[in-house]
Amino acid sequence: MGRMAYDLSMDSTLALAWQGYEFVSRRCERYGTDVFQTRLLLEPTVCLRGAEAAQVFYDADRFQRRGAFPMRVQKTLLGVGGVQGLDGQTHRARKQMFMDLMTPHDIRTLTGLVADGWRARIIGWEAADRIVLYEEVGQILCQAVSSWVGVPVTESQVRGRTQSLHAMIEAPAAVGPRHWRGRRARHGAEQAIADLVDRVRRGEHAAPEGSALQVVSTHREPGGQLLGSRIAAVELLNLVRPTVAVDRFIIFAALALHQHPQWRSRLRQGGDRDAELFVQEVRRFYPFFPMVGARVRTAFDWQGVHFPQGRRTLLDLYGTNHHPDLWENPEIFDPDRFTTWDGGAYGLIPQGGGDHHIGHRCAGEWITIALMKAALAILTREMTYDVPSQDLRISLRRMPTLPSSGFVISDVRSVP
Ligand code: HEM
Ligand code: MYR
Repeated sequence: MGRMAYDLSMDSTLALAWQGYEFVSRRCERYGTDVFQTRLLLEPTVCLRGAEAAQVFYDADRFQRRGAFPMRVQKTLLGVGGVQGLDGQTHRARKQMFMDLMTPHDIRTLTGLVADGWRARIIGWEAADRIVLYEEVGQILCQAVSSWVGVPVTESQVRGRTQSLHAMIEAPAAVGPRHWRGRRARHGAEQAIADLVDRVRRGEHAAPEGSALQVVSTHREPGGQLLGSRIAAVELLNLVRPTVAVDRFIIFAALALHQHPQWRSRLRQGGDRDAELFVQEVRRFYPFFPMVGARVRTAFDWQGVHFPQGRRTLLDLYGTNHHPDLWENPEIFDPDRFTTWDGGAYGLIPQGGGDHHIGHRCAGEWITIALMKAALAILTREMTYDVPSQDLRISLRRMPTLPSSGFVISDVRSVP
């Protein structure tokens, strides 16, 4: 390291679309560096990977989020005006609103709703020839988080709401119909939730005591004002949408159980420690959120490289989770590697790095881990199933990705 490599192609947007999760790492390996500059979406862009780079990227004196996210990402995945694009005190205060909802008690409540919903569905699965686990788990999560947040969904609406949330998740890097489905889904969902927030504020709808709907509807900005109802809707969607997105990690966990059957028996008998090792390795190993973006706030030099003010910068999350200097045999799935892990805030970063309260690290990381553990407990102890022959390949070009088949299981039986 210590020098900036330049990717000399005119613009690498097509290469990013083509190489997906491997775009940054391939260039890092080619140039022998963890920092290089390229052009993406016609703009000079610095790409970073690795734990040291992550530490710099999460230094709020050096980087800001204002102006960092392309419109196509805001109009689909994130929404406009939400916590992800805020900086400084405004960010800190808004983030606290989220973190206040992440108490162990709140997380247990959500996990309990998911486990109950899962058990209720096993009965139907026993009667079916086969099911696509991705579709089922998405609906279980959607139903549970909707009632947890205080925006409940009826039985007949669950499928549609889950599809709409999946559309937002799948749209940001897509072109054509897959992208536009996400824009329409967000527009409709924001409008419906903003109306609900307005009704709560007018006293026409009672938000459950302590629910996110109540917290967000009554939250006051540092200046004392309420959030605009559209922004309140964006923030409520920032709880519901990513909780449904945990279905992808649960599918990857089910795939890992299938491909490493010794871990199925270990988890069936083992305690929380084994589940923790397994969940961390699933989050490290499988491709999910590829990279996050920011802009240089004040110019600085790092590793002999100059970062001018305003420069768009991307941190490669997937590449850091697979960095050969950080992880021995990174391409081997081995939960036991976490028995000696240092727990650092910048090496394992599937949901961002740094500090949850101060920085932009994912507010829902603890929920994610708890839901994955709950799913694993049910998959290994409360049901048996077969995994028929199917296409389980994971495309590294599609972002976000999933095993092609969505993970089909058959002959489901509940374990009494
Ligand atoms: C932020 C990933 C689940 C709520 C983030 C970030 C990533 C991420 C990469 C951005 C970090 C950054 O900007 O530096 C994921 C993945 C999940 C997941 C892969 C698995 C499905 C959740 C859940 C929730 C949640 C379950 C809430 C219930 C948030 C919020 C932010 C965030 C509110 C914005 C934080 C901020 O800007 O300060 N997540 N997340 N996420 N996530 Fe998650
Ligand atoms: C969430 O819903 O917030 C969590 C999971 C969504 C993953 C979507 C991955 C998007 C791929 C491209 C995004 C580029 C962001 C700069």
